[in-house]
Amino acid sequence: MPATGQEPKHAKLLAWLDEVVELTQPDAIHYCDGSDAEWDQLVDHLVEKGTVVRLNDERKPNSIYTRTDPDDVARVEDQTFICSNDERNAGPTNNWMNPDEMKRIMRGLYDGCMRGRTMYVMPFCMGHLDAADPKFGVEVSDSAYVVLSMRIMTRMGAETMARMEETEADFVPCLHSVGMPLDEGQEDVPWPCSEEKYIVHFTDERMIWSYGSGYGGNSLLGKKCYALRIASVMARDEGWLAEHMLILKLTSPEGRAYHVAAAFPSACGKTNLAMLDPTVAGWTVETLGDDIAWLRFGEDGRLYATNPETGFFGVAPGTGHDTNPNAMKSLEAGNSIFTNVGLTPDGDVWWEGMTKEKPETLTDWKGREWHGSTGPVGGRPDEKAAHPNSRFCTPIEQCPILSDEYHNPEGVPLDAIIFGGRRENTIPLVTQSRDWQHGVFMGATCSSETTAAASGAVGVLRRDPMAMLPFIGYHVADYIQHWIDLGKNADPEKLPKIFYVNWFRRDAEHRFMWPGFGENSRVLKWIAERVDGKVDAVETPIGYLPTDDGLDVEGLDIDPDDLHDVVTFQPQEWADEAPRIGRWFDQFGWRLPREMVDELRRLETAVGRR
Ligand code: GTP
Ligand code: SPV
Ligand code: MN
Repeated sequence: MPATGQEPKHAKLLAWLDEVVELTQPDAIHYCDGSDAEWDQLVDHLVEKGTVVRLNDERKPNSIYTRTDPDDVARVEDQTFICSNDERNAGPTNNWMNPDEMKRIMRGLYDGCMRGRTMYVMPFCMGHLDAADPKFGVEVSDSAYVVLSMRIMTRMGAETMARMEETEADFVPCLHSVGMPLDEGQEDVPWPCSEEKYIVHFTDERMIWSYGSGYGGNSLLGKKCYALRIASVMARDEGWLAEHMLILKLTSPEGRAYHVAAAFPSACGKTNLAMLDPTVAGWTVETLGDDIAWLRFGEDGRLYATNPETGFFGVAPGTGHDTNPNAMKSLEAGNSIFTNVGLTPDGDVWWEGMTKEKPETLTDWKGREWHGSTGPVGGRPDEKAAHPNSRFCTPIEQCPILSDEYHNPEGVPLDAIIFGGRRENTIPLVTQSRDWQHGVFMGATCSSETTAAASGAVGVLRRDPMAMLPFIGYHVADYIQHWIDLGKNADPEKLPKIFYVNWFRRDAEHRFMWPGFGENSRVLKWIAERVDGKVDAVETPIGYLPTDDGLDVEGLDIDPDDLHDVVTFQPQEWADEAPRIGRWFDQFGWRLPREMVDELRRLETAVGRR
């Protein structure tokens, strides 16, 4: 079989590749080195196939645009499986199938699935190559789009392969296929994929098999599949945490620096908070990560956060110079991939929220001629130019406010952890937990309205513990217990303080009451002052809230009644909330940590239950 690139010398890898080649029967094999030349060559190949177009080199240098199949636009949670050996370890929140049964089904699908295609071999490392315990993976895929994306999002290529060979490192095998073999002479489609999709994690074996989708979270296997689902299991066994969190550095006017990690569900504001442009005078924010954080205790007893990724795979709609100027600047530096947004006649991209005015005309995410005033030709006038889960993929090093500490393999010591969700009522703007255990309760009972980041209904309220519901690789109750235990074994003085936020409260007209984005710096300032014990708070049954003059609202444009509603504890809403939490916990059975029962009883006693 024709092979290009440098064949690896890693024995376990070679043995695995032999197996995969025999099963999937590709026409050719390419060993990826992650170089610029390889990028150019793969872009040319995808342009030729009609999968991507090159964007205007003056507006978006070295960048490409693609549209997916309209049915392959988001993570597929219904088809995502945790195949632990013991069903009980997958828990009530994950799909499970017996690993042998799953392998039988998937071997059937993989049989000959790469016929007519090239198989790409991508060695990658999640986190720094110089980390104390570097986490390697090798993804095999028949998609060149996946190769380009993995190059941006991970440390992928020759350097990683060399390190794996030198150290004879173990790795997580990650097998991906779009699931559309080509018969002799059969013409390809721009976005090959399959109706049948499986995103599968063999958690005891530490192995990932993905079939049928080319979309980010389903196909870039270093990201959600490895760095969250598989890593959460490694973290359980090794005493750390793999979390769906951004990491930022906040600096006060006096020069005191704070490190903060925040967990919000998909499409609930991580990328935006990570790159925030503060409106409060004198405060600055620097970015360390926007989606995934690995948390480990350092020798000094503090909890350190690292970002295992090297890029941003961010939600495009709503990203503009007014809401997230730092993301816009990262994109303008080029070297980026845009998926399912609008393509303008001058070879640039556009999406809702990028500018106030809509362009007169463009090509929409479905490839139709689209007009700002009338929508797509042949469609409804309210149809958007960009899919709500359209994404940009861009190197983190292009972020103008990237913190120097991003390059430190040890990471940064956390001062605060924030949990949050998208709730139109009940949850106040910001609440501080009484202690670690209460903070874990806040995280464990976090809830959010569903978004377009996963297929299925949007706007449905669901519990999303630590924003990890779709990403916990084991039993949710054991995961919560792991959080509790890590806190118990630590020095309470050194633990980060835990907060709960909600930017998304709405009024009777369904408008957001809190302006959000850069104004969220006012909340970060309060959090920093609480960490230092510099500002008082009101104790309520749900935790500590800002006093009437606690939040810095100088120059903030908000109706005083709205501000009051957003910031205060509303007992009647919590009397409704407590039984909902009880019902969520009921499904955990005996595995529900006793500490969470205690916290719920305490809440119920304080707020009553309806
Ligand atoms: P994933 O990449 O899916 O994990 O999403 P994320 O958590 O990084 O969310 P992101 O920052 O991309 O924001 C998602 C959507 O929420 C975008 O359309 C934003 O414009 C919007 N958004 C972010 N922050 C705020 C905010 O403070 N207020 C309001 N109203 N909307 C926000
Ligand atoms: C998310 O859905 O939380 C994302 C995008 O960050 S994906 O990589 O598709 O999971
Ligand atoms: Mn995410």
